Amino acid sequence: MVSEIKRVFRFFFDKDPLLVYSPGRINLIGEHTDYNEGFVMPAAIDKKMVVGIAENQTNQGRIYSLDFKEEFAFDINSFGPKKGHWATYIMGVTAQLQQAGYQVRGFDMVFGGDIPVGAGLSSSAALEAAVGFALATVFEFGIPKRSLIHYAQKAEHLFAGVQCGIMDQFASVMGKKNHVIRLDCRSLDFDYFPLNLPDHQILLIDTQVKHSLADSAYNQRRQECQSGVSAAQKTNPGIQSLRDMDIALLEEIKTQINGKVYRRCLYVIQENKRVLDSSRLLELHDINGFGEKMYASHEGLSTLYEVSCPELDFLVDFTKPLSYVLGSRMMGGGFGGCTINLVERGHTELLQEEISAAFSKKFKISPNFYLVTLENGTSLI
Ligand code: GAF
Repeated sequence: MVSEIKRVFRFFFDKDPLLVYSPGRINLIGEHTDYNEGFVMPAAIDKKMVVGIAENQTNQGRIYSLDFKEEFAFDINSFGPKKGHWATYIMGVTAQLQQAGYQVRGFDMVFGGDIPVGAGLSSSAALEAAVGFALATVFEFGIPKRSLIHYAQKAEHLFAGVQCGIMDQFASVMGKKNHVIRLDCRSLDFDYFPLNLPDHQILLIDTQVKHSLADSAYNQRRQECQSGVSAAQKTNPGIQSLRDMDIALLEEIKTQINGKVYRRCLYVIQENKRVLDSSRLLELHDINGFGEKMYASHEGLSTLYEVSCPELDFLVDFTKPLSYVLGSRMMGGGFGGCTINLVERGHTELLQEEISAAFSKKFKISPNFYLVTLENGTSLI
C-alpha cells in the first residue's frame, strides 16, 4: 500500500510525499464507558491508514482517496463539514488545527488503508490521527501527540457529527506493539499492559453489516447517560459522570428516571467495574475468567444498552457452547461491525468454518475474519 500511495502521489502531484500511518484499534473490554469518564482497554492493530502529504504552495487542500478512487479539493481558508463524505474527516482535522492557531497552508494528499470501513475498527479515528500527524509534521507545528488526540476527537464531533469518546483516537495515536492500553478516560492516565496470550489468539469476526441508525443512536446513548447523571446530581452535586455512580445510588434515583435511562446507567456502571475486574484477571493470567467478562459485557450491551443487533448476537451466541472459545462480545459503537473473540490457538480455522456456514445460512452474508496482532500507534513511515 505504501508503494501504491507513493506511485499515485507522483502520478497526481509529480513529487514524493512524506508518509505517515495510523492504525485501527480493537477494544478488549470497556464499551461505551469512555464518554462516561470510565475505563477502557483498547489496543492498536495491524490494520492501518496511510497518508502521503506534501506542501503545495497554494491555498488548496487537494486530496485523492485510493480506496474510493476519488479526488476532492477544498479552499484552506473557506470550508465546512461535509457529513457522510470521507473528506469531512480531513477537513475536520484541518479546521481543528486552524482553530488552535496553527497556520495550515495548501497541501496535496493521497491516502488509503486496509481497515475495513464500518467494521468498528475505527477507520475514521485512524484517518483523523494520520492526517493530524501528517499536517503537524509537514508544516513543522511540533504538536504533542496528546493534543493531536483531542483535535482528532473534535473533528469527529464537529465534522462527522458523532459525539464520540476519546478511546479510538487515543488508541490509534498511542498504541504499542504487543501491548494493550489501560486508559482512565477521565484523567487520561494510562499504562501499557503486555498482552501475553501464548495459548490463545484474538479473532475478529466481521458481520459485514452496519445498521444505519448507528450514529444517531450513539449520540442518543450519550444523552441518556447524561439524564442519569443530571438526576443523581440533584441530591449528590459532586457527581460528574456515571463514573462516580454506583448501583446503590442508581437505585436511589430509580423513581426519578425512566426505565430506559435506568438500563443505560446500570450497564455503564457494571461495565466500568468489569473493566477493572478484567484487568486484574489478565494480570493473574486468568484467561477463562477474562473470557466470562467478555460474555457478560456483550449481554449488557445487548439487553441493557441495546446497541447490538441480530447479526452480532448470533455470532456471540454461536460461540458459547464451543469449548475452545473463551469469550466473545460485540466491539465498538455497535449496530454491526465486528465481534472480538478469544480463541484457543489452533482452533481459529475450525471456528471460521463453522461460523461461516451457520452465519451465511441465516443472514445470506459471509462474515469476514481478521486474526489481529497488536502494533504501534501513529508514526512516520
Ligand atoms: C465508538 C466511539 F468512537 C468510541 O469513543 C467509543 O465510545 C466506542 O464507540 C464504544 O465503546 O467507537
